[in-house]
Amino acid sequence: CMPGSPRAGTGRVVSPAPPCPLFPQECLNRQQALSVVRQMQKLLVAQEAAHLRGMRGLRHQLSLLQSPWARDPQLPTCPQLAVPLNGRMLGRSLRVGHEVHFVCDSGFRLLGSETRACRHNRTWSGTQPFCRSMDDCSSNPCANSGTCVDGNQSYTCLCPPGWSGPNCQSPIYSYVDECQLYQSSPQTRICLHDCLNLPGSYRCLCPPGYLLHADRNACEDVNECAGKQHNCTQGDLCINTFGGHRCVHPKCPLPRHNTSYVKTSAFQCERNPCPMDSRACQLAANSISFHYLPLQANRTVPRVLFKMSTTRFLGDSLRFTITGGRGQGVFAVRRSDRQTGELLLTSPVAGPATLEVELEMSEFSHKVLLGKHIFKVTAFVSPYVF
Ligand SMILES: [Ca+2]
Ligand SMILES: [Ca+2]
Repeated sequence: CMPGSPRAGTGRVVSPAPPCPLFPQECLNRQQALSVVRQMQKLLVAQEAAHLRGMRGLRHQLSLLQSPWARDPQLPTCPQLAVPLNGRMLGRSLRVGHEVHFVCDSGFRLLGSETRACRHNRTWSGTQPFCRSMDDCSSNPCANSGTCVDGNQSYTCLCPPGWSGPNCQSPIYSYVDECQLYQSSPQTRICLHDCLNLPGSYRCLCPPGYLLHADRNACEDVNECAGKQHNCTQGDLCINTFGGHRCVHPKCPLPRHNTSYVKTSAFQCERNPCPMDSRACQLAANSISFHYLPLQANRTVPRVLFKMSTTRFLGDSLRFTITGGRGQGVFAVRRSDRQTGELLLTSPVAGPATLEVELEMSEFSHKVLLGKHIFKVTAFVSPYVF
């Protein structure tokens, strides 16, 4: 349709040219038509280029898949991976270019790489994953009987009195029970007798009859006799013992078989002169002395408790014997030198106990008895080892 073409209905013969559009502005001139064609051509070229690029990409992918690696069963692989405890590994291929995935069992959370790829240098990307329990208290992280409260990827320890810190691992000094910590073992014992825990400290306690020593952990016996803290009646003698005291009243034997004694000191009786014809009197002891020995319990043995000797040694030999008393069995007597004998403790004694033993020292001259001395020994054993 060219400009100037006859319009339909003008009465002229219709040429083979197509009828002009009704509106002359819709008719492209030659210039415009060429421009449209050129644009179409450009579009097609661009389309073709894109298509070719796509094809090249596909071909490259295909060639990768058909590469010797893909076809060779002896492909390079990465090392075997550990399956996390309480989890699984998805994907079994360890070949280069492949990936494996990790999942955890329910109740567990994955820590580490969820996916790991086998790289060309035959190492795995990422880090070894672990499955950690979602219950953050499952590892019992609270020490010293702390109560664990599970949180969101965290936990809180509720500490018992005396402990603090995230895991109740730090003692709060003021609550430390030194007695419980140290007193139970003989190696770490802090008090000689008993221990009382106090906030921020402790105190050693002593049984009745003892006072706490200045060093604050030992117990010292109170000397009730020296301090007039005794209840002994007039005429009694006060004997201080470990942990207490005793009131004693040494008595001379009553007159018997023409033999009588007289008290020559608080702890000594002497025989009165014998009638000329009384052999019983002459065989009786010339003197009787009283000895009171305070002792701690469980003393190590053998232990010399007491020494005996005579001040007026007239004969040529002395003989020492145990003649009686309930303490027999834990005592022994021996001569220590020509004029002296010893009383020995031969087994440890658990207190409290009162042990009595009677010893005789006989003096001889040419095997003839010159005289006898009796020692009445009483040992007061404390209930304690101090
Ligand atoms: Ca304390
Ligand atoms: Ca005492």
